[in-house]
Amino acid sequence: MKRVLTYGTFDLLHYGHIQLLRRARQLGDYLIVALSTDEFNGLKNKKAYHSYEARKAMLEAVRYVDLVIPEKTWGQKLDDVKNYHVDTVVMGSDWAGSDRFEYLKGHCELVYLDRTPGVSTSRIKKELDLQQPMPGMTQIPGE
Ligand code: C2G
Repeated sequence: MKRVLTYGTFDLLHYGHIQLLRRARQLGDYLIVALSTDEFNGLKNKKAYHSYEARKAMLEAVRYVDLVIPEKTWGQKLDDVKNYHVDTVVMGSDWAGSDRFEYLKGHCELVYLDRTPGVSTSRIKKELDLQQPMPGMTQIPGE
């Protein structure tokens, strides 16, 4: 069984994320997503719209995803590869050549897939101007 691992925030899950997950899953038989916790997003200077719990629930509903684990630190990747017996780490091409991933070569296969053009979480936020929560809206559990 070939095990694939990818990392990300996956906020406001969109077509680009799904395309990444679909292609990553096609590289093996089992796909693990290490999902950035809200605290780790702080280290990435990202504030996700959805909480970790909501983002995890959405990813677990995606047919290509077999397991979601928390991404808490930049440095956990080698342990993840070993602990989950990962054969291939996959990331979008915006990470190609990054020191955050290149050191994994020699421990597992490393694959960068082209990003899906025209869509991103930050673009969605900007275009929908999601600056303020709308008053009176019911909150998503864990938000
Ligand atoms: N992605 C993509 N096409 C897009 C948008 C995103 O292929 N249009 C990919 C990214 O390249 C990444 C994955 O989808 O591989 C998740 O994107 P983000 O949630 O933005 O991930 P990021 O914040 O880059 O987190 O330790 C690594 C980080 O946790 C990666």
